[in-house]
Amino acid sequence: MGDEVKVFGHWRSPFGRSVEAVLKMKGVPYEYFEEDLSIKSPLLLKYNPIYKRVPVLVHNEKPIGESLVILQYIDETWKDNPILPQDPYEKAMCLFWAKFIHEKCMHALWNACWGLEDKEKAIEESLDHLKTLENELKDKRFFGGDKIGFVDIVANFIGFWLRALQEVVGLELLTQEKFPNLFKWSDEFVNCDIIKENLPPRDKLTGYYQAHLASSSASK
Ligand SMILES: N[C@@H](CCC(=O)N[C@@H](CS)C(=O)NCC(=O)O)C(=O)O
Repeated sequence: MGDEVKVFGHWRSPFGRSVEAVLKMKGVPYEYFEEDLSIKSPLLLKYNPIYKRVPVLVHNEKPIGESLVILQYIDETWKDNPILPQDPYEKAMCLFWAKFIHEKCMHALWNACWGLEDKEKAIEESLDHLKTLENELKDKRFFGGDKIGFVDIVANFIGFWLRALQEVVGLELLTQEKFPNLFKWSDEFVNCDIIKENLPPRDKLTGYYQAHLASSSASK
């Protein structure tokens, strides 16, 4: 019997898109279920009762939540085109940077763009974190070296979503002048075929952000 693979996602979720990108890189066919995050489906609640979030991967009826866990599972289950190194230390370092991107960078960048908490502090933190990534990337083409790896996939928000979002909210966080390595990386990243064909339409995304910005300004 073949593998049955399902992905529950949402069109503008970078986490969900990262899972889809890796399945595509590995040539794993899957069925996609678009979730309405305002009315979560009974299936999503069944498969991810703890976090109730997308993405969820369901492999032969076994559900897995949290994109970092899912990406590792995919890499260990389907061995073609590995995204994590074999060496335990190198692998640990990839997981370290992935956690840094999810927990530190994305949190600060999101707060800076939407001004949810202390906006000025979030902008300062975002610039610090981007500097850290700039120094980690150095002159490598990708975080994974010559080819896209785990950290690149996890950093997809910085590669694509951030540039659209900062334009809508009028911030200059990731710019060529401030972070030339990271800026070049983001251009290369979004232009890789599998990544490119797996991104949300930019107009739709900026349209959503513009509407969200207008409604949050109106309610202030
Ligand atoms: N740490 C999670 C984050 C997932 C996440 O935040 N998903 C969002 C969509 S981008 C979601 O499901 N939001 C609905 C909610 O939190 O109720 C991961 O890496 O999978």
